[in-house]
Amino acid sequence: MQIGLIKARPLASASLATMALYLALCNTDAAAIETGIYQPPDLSRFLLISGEDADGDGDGIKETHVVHYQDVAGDKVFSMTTKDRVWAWSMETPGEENAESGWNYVIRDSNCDGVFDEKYQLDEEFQVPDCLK
Ligand SMILES: [Ca+2]
Repeated sequence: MQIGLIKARPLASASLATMALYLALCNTDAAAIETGIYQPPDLSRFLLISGEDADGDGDGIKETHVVHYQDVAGDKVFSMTTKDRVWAWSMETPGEENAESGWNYVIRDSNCDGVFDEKYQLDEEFQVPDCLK
């Protein structure tokens, strides 16, 4: 027996990152908020459509400015801004709500550090982050 000589091959950091990504992709809990680092949309192909004020935390005060954008293909994007800080982006490709690839999700900056670190499905609830209340 040479048990003491058996060593697991050390995982390179890239492999760990791949594994973390794989596990994130396999997490199919419908209500679970995914966390990671998500990129806001590139607005270069979008046109500004409209803006409105909305109540993002249910207190009756419309503290959130929502700006809607749309591109030629029909993709829709809107940003949510409170106290001059963009804290969420919603990205939707109409008609492809169930597609696994593509958009159809919301990303949120949960702690005002400029990184969009949470991802919600379009039908999930999300609110103004505590740091902007
Ligand atoms: Ca409110």
